[in-house]
Amino acid sequence: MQKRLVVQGRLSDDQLSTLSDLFKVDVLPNPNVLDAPENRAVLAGAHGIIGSGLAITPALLDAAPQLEVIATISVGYDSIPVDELTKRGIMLCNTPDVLTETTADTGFTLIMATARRAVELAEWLQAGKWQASIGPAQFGSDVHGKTLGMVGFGRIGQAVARRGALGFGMQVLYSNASPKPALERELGAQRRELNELLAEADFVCVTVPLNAETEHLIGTDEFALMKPSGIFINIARGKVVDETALVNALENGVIKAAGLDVFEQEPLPASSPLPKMPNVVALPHIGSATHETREAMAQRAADNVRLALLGKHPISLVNEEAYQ
Ligand code: 8YV
Repeated sequence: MQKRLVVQGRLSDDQLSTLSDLFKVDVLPNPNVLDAPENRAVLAGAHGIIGSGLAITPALLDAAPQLEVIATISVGYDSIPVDELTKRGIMLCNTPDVLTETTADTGFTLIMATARRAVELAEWLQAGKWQASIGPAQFGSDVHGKTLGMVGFGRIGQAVARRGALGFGMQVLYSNASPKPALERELGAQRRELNELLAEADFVCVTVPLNAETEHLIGTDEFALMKPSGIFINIARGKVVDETALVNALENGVIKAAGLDVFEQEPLPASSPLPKMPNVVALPHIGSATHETREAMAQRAADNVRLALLGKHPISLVNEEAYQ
């Protein structure tokens, strides 16, 4: 019997056709709401699900009793209850590595854009305000030679740090559960407690995964520790930061500026003050969003699900215990 694979989207025709040669592939009728009534019939028979931003609940798992693997087209899996999957023997696969450099590029885009006020001044020019030589009112801050504080020092954090240290001569500080001696040697990076890092860094860049320990890791007290000239960057998950505290810190000059690719609620509600603030560069979660990288992520997820459904070890398996 052919196994059944449910596809939520984002796969190329080639990727779909390769998977269709091996499995009975059903495209989700409603790709936006996983537990929508019209999806129930395909989920009921599914052995595998592939897609991104999958909001998995125990009820949904109950409704898909044959499920063997979920392959998310993302590195993050904060919307998926891993323990619940493991308990049921369902594998969870993600797409690390292939998006590391692209997401680090996004981080550095935000560092540069906030420090040099690139978006604000481009809009100023567009509005016809460039009528004499610019002066201090348009000046920004240097990036090179400054101190970059990485909150989280996994693959993406290290890639941002490498850009800072090797490309911009920055001093790198990092806070992380475990020390990273190889990176300390390579980049001259120094490990700090979070509070020390916040106080010393010119740029604080968050790259930790979202979980129970990191939810609202950065709030009023943490912003208060930063320099008033400090610039805050978040390319991790919005919920790592207390967004109300961030708005207050930006409005009251507690910190200078913020570059944000992620928000507590996505898409960002129109009522959010953040994109309208001149000292904020807000992007619509573009972290990994290049043609090349999204293609590579989809390919990795397709490879993961193919291997898992054929009884082989997937390339990127989150819960090893579920592999039998
Ligand atoms: C997007 C990401 O979440 O991989 C991740 O964890 O944050 C991004 O790549 C992904 O595109 C899902 O929409």
